[in-house]
Amino acid sequence: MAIEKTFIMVKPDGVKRQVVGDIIDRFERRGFELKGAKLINVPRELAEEHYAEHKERPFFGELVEFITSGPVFAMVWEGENVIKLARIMMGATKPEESQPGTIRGDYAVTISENVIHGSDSPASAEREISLWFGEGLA
Ligand code: DGI
Repeated sequence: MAIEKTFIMVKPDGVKRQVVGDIIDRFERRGFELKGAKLINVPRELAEEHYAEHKERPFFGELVEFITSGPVFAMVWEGENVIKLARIMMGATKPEESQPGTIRGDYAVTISENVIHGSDSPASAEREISLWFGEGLA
């Protein structure tokens, strides 16, 4: 299995609830390496570009409002199979399916305010890392 990079973001609810430290700790303990990190207020255009695949969904406006509602903590993590393993660590999108022990299963009860984003494939990881951090980290 090749070494990969993935894009992980603590959403505004996670930053407000001060779980950034715990999330970094979980990734470090698992054995992944932090390659980039920044706390940012997300410009609307960046939010819309990030969630472009959901543009036609009824919750798109709400999604953009939420992600621009306060600072997010954007990160790039590297390691073996990190894209898939990070998704497992995050837990499922639907709160009734996210298991205790996962980040969402430990911290979230709604589908929209769900603490964390992580790239769902190698193609999205590449796209999201360049979108948020530029070509230098990809
Ligand atoms: O990759 P995920 O974040 O697990 O899920 P996704 O890519 O399918 O959706 C992106 C985000 O959009 C998700 O974290 C929360 C929000 N979302 C997804 N499905 C719904 C939703 N928000 C609302 N309000 N309703 C939905 O059905």
